Amino acid sequence: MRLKIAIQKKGRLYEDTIFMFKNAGFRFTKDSTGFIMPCENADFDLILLRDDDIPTVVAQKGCDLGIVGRNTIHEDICEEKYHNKGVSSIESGTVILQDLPFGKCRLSIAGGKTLAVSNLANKSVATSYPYSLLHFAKDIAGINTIILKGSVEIAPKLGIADAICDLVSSGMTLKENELVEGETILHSNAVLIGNDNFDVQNKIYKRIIDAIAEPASPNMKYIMFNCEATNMPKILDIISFSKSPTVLPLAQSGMNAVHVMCKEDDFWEVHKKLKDAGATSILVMSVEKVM
Ligand code: PRT
Ligand code: ZN
Repeated sequence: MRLKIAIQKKGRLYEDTIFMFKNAGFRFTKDSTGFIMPCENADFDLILLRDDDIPTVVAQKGCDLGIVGRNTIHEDICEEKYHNKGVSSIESGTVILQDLPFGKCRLSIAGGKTLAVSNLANKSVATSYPYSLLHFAKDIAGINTIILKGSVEIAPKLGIADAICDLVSSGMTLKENELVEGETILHSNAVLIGNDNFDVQNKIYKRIIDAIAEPASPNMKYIMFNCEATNMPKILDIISFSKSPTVLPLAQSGMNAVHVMCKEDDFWEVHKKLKDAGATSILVMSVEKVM
């Protein structure tokens, strides 16, 4: 049976999610509805949804897995705790299976001057994350939350809030609106979620997780070159980042061939040092996969 993975249809997580899957070697087509992207070379489909709906769809088993910001899951959990007096039923509906290396941001308090949550007593705070705010500030009296779906940062200028509680990544939006970041409520990143009885031994799931962990293009170069055996100490020093480079004697006496893997970012510096140390016939190849 094909796995269904819910991802954001458009927005900040879409590009990075698609990049992650494609970089892991998966290929996709779009169906005519634009809501499903079947994977051509593995047994799963991407289902395109609003990010806010993904936890519910996964919890209700409409999809097996989903990708959302940790902040979305956190808000849902805080909402459930609020309504159920500390007992969250969402926690029993979905589980976070894996952190993903994108969508990094933080949920912070911001105001005209540096603000700690403890200073928010009897203040108005504009936010799209009311339950995360209330959960964090549960001991602070009289916080008046103004719920806005977007453009939260404009609320203090409009005079409808003393402070905001919003996602921050570069900090540019706060700066543009003359707001100062205060206390951070939550550090967030994209996460892979599953429903709580998802079988983590599932073969397709394991293949996806392995492929994501070992992307198809790991940004490595494979370098092969020749050098005089007497230069080996200098050469080995330059490539000391490699635990065990391959060194082979050549037919021509006193000459060696060396094979080594090098990070793409370091390649030009290493290449120059090797040339200066007498490396010749330098052959460079891109690495497709490191298993
Ligand atoms: O349409 P849909 O409901 O699916 O999308 P959405 O509009 O609700 O979400 P979207 O695409 O804005 O964000 C999706 C997810 O991206 C969020 O839930 C976070 O997990 C993650 N993410 C990472 C961010 C940011 N960084 C971020 N900076 N989401 C929003 N922002 C906003 C923030 O609200 C503020 O307006 O960007 C602005 C601040 O950015 P900086 O760089 O100026 O600090
Ligand atoms: Zn949303």
